[in-house]
Amino acid sequence: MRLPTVDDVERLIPRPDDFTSRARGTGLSARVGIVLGVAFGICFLTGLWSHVQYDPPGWLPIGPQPTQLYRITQGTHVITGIASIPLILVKLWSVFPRLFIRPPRGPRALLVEALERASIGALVGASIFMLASGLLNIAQWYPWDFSFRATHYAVAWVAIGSLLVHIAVKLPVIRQALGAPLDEGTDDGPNDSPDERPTDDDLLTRRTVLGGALVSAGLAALLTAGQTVPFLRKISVFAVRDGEGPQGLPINRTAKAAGADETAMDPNFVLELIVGGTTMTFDREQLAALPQQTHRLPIACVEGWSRNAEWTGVSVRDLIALAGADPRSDIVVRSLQTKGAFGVSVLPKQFVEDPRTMLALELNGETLSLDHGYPCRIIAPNRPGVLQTKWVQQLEVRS
Ligand SMILES: Nc1nc2c(c(=O)[nH]1)N[C@H]1C(S)=C(S)[C@@H](COP(=O)(O)O)O[C@H]1N2
Ligand SMILES: [Mo]
Repeated sequence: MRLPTVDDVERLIPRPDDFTSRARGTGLSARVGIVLGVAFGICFLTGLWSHVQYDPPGWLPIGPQPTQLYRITQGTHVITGIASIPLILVKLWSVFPRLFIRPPRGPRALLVEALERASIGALVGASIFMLASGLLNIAQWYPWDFSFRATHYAVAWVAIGSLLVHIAVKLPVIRQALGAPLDEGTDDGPNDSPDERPTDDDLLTRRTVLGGALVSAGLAALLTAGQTVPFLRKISVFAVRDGEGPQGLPINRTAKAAGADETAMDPNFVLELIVGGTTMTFDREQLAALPQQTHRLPIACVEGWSRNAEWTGVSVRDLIALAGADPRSDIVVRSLQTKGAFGVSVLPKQFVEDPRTMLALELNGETLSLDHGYPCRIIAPNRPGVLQTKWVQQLEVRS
């Protein structure tokens, strides 16, 4: 018995010609690629926006107006991300045989090929990571140890950077492919002769694959959009939060999961308001005895779901005025939460100044339920849901 040689092994690896589906081709790759590129671009920009809304930099003090802005940008982010999944699958299928093109001879050609493959590897890896991590985050399943936000943000730059390199490198091929109708040309196999005509079957399959990719992307978008767009809610089977929950609003994290259930129900609960060196306290009855206001404001979760609701409570700027604080101050909001993230948030002054920003006591005309933040929670216009802190225990005004 002899050991297998390199040639023996090489014969086992398929060649691009072994993939016979005539539906593949640059015409399909380029067209699916354009739609995917647009979806990625929108997803990237809305993702960047979410990143700065979450933690507005000093030079861009994003405020409470427009009230529904984050709802729209974050809804769009998740919809375009989900629509990209069928598109990327078709795109990868379409170019898959090219993976098996044999390396060219000569060090220079080899180097160029290696660089191109590395950039495509980065693009494919980063894209799959973005879609998979986003999807798992929506499902609230965190099988990783790293910070979702920091990593999803960092890899987004790798994805968009390698996408731009990829487009630049492929521009001549893309131009040529788009210049010709989908029906024309061949399947881009290395042995195609230019005069090889596609058969009727080829045309059918090419159009079917392209149409199928677009229809699945459209369906994915439509079936997700209901979590943002009220009239699509009934068909929103992909939406993670179905819009149901106590008091007509989904619940993100329960009081029990946050380790706040017992303290929140404690009859001796008091809210602490710290201004300068002094602390004022209010029990729930005292809060309810203060002038109340009602506004229709959204909860807009980073996971893409959002919902408007009627909130009633005490205006934060009126409340801190009782302690003589300037409404142009940031406020540190601390909750009763003992487990997990998001127990503390900072309310920047542009939100404190808006009279609609409130410490809510009621939701849709009823006392706030425990899981929606009883005894009281922050509700401010145009804030990422994750910063609408529930079970508030302390407000500390920063001078
Ligand atoms: N203390 C605290 N507040 C919180 C959270 C949390 O985990 N802890 N989750 C936030 C998130 S991510 C969202 S989307 C909203 C959802 O509010 P709801 O559960 O009342 O719908 O609450 C926010 N407030
Ligand atoms: Mo959220």
